[in-house]
Amino acid sequence: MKIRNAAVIGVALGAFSLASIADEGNGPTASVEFLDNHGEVVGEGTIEQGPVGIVINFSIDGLEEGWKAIHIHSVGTCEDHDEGFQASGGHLNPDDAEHGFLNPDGPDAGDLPNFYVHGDGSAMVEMFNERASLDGSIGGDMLGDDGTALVIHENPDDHMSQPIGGAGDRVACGVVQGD
Ligand SMILES: [Cu+2]
Ligand SMILES: [Zn+2]
Repeated sequence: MKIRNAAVIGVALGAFSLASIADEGNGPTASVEFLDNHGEVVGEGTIEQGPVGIVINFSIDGLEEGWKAIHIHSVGTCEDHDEGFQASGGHLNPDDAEHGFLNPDGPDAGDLPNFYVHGDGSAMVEMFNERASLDGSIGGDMLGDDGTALVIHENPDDHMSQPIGGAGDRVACGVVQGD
């Protein structure tokens, strides 16, 4: 039990130092507020554009324990929280690629790694994506056209199955809002 608590504190301290490192860039930035299927706020995050891609940082509090998929979806709306966030559409995919990091014909621009929600419902995560940008200069344009949303699924992504890696229901959603 003591070891487990120490590990949780270590993860928390790590996230604070990452947040202070992450403010140094000059590219466009965006923010995200995650809603669950009840419309309750369960997390927040930032997106910062660098020279070759975007750094995504977010924290979650209040999801079920386990591995979760997260993707960039192609419509910037999370209003239909009680209908499973279907209005956020499919993955951001301007090149019409197949889904999945392990797919020979993938990945699409919206694909991201999985992350783990701890037993207390929390997670702190950093990710990098070289196939999307906030100003359209790299890959998929996250703030153009219909905008985009970051969508979290109940299960992990197998990085192969079409169209979303077998990740199951959409349990949280955050509209990407330019700063
Ligand atoms: Cu998804
Ligand atoms: Zn995908």
